[in-house]
Amino acid sequence: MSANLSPEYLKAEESYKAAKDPAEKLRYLEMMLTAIPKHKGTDKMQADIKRRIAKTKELLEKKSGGAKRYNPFKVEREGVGQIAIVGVPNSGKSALVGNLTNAKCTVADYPFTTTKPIPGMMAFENVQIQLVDLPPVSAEYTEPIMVGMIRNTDGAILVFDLQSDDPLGDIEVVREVLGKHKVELSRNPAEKFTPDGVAHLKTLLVGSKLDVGGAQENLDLVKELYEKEFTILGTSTEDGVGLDDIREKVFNMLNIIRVYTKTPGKEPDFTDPVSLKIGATVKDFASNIHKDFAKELKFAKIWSKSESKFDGQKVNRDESLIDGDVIELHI
Ligand SMILES: Nc1nc2c(ncn2[C@@H]2O[C@H](COP(=O)(O)OP(=O)(O)OP(=O)(O)O)[C@@H](O)[C@H]2O)c(=O)[nH]1
Ligand SMILES: [Mg+2]
Repeated sequence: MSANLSPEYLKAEESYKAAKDPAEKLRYLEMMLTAIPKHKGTDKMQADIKRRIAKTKELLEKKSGGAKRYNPFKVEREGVGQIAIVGVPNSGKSALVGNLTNAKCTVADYPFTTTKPIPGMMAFENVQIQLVDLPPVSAEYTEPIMVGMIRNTDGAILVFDLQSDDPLGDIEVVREVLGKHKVELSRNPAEKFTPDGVAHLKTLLVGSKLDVGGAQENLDLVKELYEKEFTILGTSTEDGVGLDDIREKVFNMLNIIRVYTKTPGKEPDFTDPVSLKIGATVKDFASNIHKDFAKELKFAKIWSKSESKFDGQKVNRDESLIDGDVIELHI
């Protein structure tokens, strides 16, 4: 019986043979196992792949001291928030991250180009936000361990291709596959984790390749159907349209305020904000500066950027802060 191997399998096998590092080898072996047609003719090959997966895992465990499983999807957090970039294969995720950040992402005109997470830092005004370019989400193959990483991020950008024949289908595939792994995407979930084990991720929908013919019509269609559920933007990495809008919307998604310290008689340094969650108080700000400050705080003075809320008034420790506030702590 002929094995009838698919192009996905052959590509994974080729990458496996070229891979040097065991973690990479493991990833490609897992891809091979998913992509191999499941019938009698491939039984021996399937068994072989499984054996190699077990051996490679053993090797990796030994390397990491055997204490914990090696996790290629662990990405150290940096900046004021971590955002996962999700989407079907070839949708333009890497091109987007490459244009918004300093990361060197491989962009290519074939699916499954990205095989491991690539973090990059995106500047918005005076803060840095981490975007993580990821391998694709697809009905055929989605890295389970990747979903574990996505669950713990602060939000997601769902990239969909405006050149696709079926952008709505592409969006739904991502929602469905992640949904099966207990990750729900929405505009503004009330809670991050619910008791049923579902992680609810704040998500921005971004239509890529806005420069191509027919893209605007596709974007209008997606907006018509999803406007109630998501904020939707169109962008093109070819001409840079929409990139600044993404920066701002992602920052807004994080629910962060930036507050600045001031010493009496001096001007504040607006290049170096303290980032706090919306709703933070003077006390939270003080503890962020130094753990003893909150205890020793006598009072604070606040200058607000907008609505002339405060203009140097004395406030107590429970006063809540807004984005742009300048604070002088008196201890
Ligand atoms: N015209 C146009 N092409 C784009 C744009 N963004 C990405 N592309 C092309 O789309 C293809 C796929 O881009 P990638 O960024 O590699 O897509 P990806 O989603 O990272 O793909 P995987 O890693 O395989 O999931 C490449 O040929 C890109 O050049 C865009 O804004 N305009
Ligand atoms: Mg990619």
